[in-house]
Amino acid sequence: MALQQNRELEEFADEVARGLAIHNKTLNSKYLYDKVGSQLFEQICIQPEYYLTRTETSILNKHAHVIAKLTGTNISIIELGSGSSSKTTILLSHLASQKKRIFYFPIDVSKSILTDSARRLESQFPNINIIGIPSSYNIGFERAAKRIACDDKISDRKLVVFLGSSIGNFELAHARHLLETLRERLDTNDFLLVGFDLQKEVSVLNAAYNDKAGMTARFNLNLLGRINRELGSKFDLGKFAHCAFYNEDKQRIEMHLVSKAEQEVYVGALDTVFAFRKGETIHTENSYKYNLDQIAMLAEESGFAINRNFTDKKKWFDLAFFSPA
Ligand code: AVJ
Repeated sequence: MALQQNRELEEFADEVARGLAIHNKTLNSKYLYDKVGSQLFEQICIQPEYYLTRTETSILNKHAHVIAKLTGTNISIIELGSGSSSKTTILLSHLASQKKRIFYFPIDVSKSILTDSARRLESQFPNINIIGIPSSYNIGFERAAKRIACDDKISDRKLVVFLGSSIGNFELAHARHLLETLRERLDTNDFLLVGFDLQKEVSVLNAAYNDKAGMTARFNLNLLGRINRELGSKFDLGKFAHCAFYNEDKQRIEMHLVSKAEQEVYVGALDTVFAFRKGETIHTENSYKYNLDQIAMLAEESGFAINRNFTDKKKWFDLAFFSPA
């Protein structure tokens, strides 16, 4: 475990070294989710402006029984980026069966949130075996799939869930690649449930990433806090500003940290000083917004067929239920 932690820290250090050295500074959004970041994200999810979680939850509340009917209860569930698992709980309550013990593999990069939610789920669902995997998507999926293949007590039929519009973090080509990779590892009887945030009025999008309580700003700035804590730097969080806006050309929300002044920051673990011009930004996240045609195209290009689209009345969010084509 210690070795793995060292490797993760080294990878983080490498990415910070590379991301801050270049002209258009950038950091991978997956690093937003350390313990503090995951807690702040949970706070974002309950802000009035952040419609995503509320909307996806309402879709699940309305349609989880249909999804359970489509998959049947003889199923193993693998979740990419499970976080607090609160939305998946709705689905699990429809899948938990008296007759057969089912298995749920939540995968998340934040170990603390994984441990907390596994404990909660274990007491809530005595018939479900919870096997949390603290990992990134690919490695985590491999580990879950291997366990399912090796153990006779675990149903081979899989439901992969990827909720919350996390797929929106990826460039289109990367999203396609991720789905293709999943498709290669799934059998024709398996299923994939993906949450997509849909295109909508720009003011609604901008408000969702600029909540009045300032949770998204704290979430974004925490990335610098994490670098301070883990890589021994002295970023002054007061000298950077949160900036998020919808880029209409690219159909994505962009999140940046803007340097409020010309400044230099020393990062101990890298023994490097990084210089920032006033107004220079670090690009910390993209959140792509889809329409139903683009989702259909993405499914087809990656070897899936859309079984059903579950959307809300306003068509703000889509839960797409895919089967291998
Ligand atoms: C967890 C990636 C879906 O893009 O809406 C929320 C992350 N960033 N507010 C999103 C996020 C700023 C969120 N995802």
